[in-house]
Amino acid sequence: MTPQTVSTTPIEGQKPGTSGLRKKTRVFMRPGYLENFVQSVFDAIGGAEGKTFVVGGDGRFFNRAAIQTILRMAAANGAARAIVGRDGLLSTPAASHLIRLNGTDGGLILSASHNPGGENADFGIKFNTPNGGPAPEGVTNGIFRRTTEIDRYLILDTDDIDLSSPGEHALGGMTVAVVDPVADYEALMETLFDFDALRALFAGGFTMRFDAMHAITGPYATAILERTLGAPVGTVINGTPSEDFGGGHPDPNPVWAKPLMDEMMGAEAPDFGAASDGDGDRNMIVGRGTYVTPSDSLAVLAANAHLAPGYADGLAGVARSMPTSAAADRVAEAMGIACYETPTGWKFFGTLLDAGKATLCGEESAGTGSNHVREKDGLWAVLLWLNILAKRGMPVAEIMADHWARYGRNYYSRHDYEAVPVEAANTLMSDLRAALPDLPGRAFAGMTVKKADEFAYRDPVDGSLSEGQGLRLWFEGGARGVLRLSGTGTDGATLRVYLEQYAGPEEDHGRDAQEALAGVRDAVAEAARIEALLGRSAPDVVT
Ligand code: VG1
Ligand code: CO
Repeated sequence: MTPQTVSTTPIEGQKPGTSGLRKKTRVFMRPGYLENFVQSVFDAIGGAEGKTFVVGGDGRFFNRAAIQTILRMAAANGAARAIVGRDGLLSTPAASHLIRLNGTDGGLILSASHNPGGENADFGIKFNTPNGGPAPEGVTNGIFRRTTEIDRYLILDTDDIDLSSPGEHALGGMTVAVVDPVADYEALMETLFDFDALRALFAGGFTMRFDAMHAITGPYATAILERTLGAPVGTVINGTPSEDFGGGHPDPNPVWAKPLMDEMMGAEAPDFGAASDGDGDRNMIVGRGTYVTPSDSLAVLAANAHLAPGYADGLAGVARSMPTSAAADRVAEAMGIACYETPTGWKFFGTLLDAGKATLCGEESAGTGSNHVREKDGLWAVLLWLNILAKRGMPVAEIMADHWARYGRNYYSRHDYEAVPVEAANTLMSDLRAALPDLPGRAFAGMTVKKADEFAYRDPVDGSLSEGQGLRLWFEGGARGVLRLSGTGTDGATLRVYLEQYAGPEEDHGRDAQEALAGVRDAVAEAARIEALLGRSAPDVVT
């Protein structure tokens, strides 16, 4: 079988600095578009000759066709082996694990994560490096450069490979190994958590609802929670991945996972609720009558991780993205371990994890993870919570109250202004950036700015510098507001406003979060002139 060389022209590719390519599905379906990106990846990493790659995705529309194309191209580029999840399915954390477990040369993960799926929605692809993590900026910039100059790609002209059952197939000179997407991941979880304690928890009548949001975690959660740990059938809902996620938005937050929230706040609520996103790397945690913010979840996990066997020796350090609240910092300080503050995006945790500087990492957007893989991991976070609940024997609400009584509470919320005109969003950011030096001492909506800056990050391991990572305003009285533009949206621009208000150990922890944050919300809106510049008086999504 001789590889065909197809001539092509450059594509409008990945934005420099982002860890993958996300576009409308129809863009990916244009002839040669996906092919250009995949060839650019192979070219940018010095070719695919003799290499092994993991390939899998979250099952959204176009997943199957894209995987067949990638396999034909990997074979045509001389790859030795491709490890593919059955039916082309792999959650992002499971793909990260397979990349590491098999000592491969990296992987191609197909997903647009929490973005909706379907022919009229979003698709995405990203390359992960041999450490299992999203490619760092040096690599993504190389891929981007290649997409702007590419003139040919290589592909085989063959029939589709049957991916419906585990086994090996030959594709040209390459071996395609189809694997069970869950087995190795489940084995890893069993090394980290006390499965006997979790079995005893469910056997004792503990009740739980896991909303897989019609996305990739369904098969993983069903296998682990219901089959291995004995949770009753029906614990996992929306557990069969569908190509358009049941028409929903697979983002595990109180807005998009509203049915689960309603159940958890209702009279018949189970003990514990959780949800996961399109590709399985995010998690939402909710107790009976108690929503746990992702920032608080990271702090609680850090304070209690030693209760799980995988973390019994303690933590080397914790890391959080800059917009994430400082709740984890207080835990790290009390434990006498380092706390790193990184730009948004999981790739920045990779160097810290590889260097053994951090054990747990988290983002306010519902991503939590550890050094067991190099991606955030939704189901892992749920299992760690279960392990903690099993050992402490108290409800989520009590764990939170206890935590806040010790460390204080960081009231927290994110307000998103979606699909705003790109120009208006850029003007808002550049106006505020220009005004930063004059803000300290000035009052907005009755709150005085203490300090203001633009976040830049010097990686403590590889020394690389990432600038322009968000505008920060600290106010007198323990409040902070952060503004940044989303790098993952596909319609216009999305302005994210992150709000935080600290209440010390002796203060009131029982307030409504939005009410506790009203002061800083109004101050940020006034300082950034949100209504005047965006023409919006309220955000589209509040999480
Ligand atoms: C968002 C989140 C960020 C997360 C990223 C990828 O990015 O805010 O915390 O790392 O999505 O998550 P942005 O640029 O839109 O704010 V996922 O679940 O897509 O892998
Ligand atoms: Co995701």
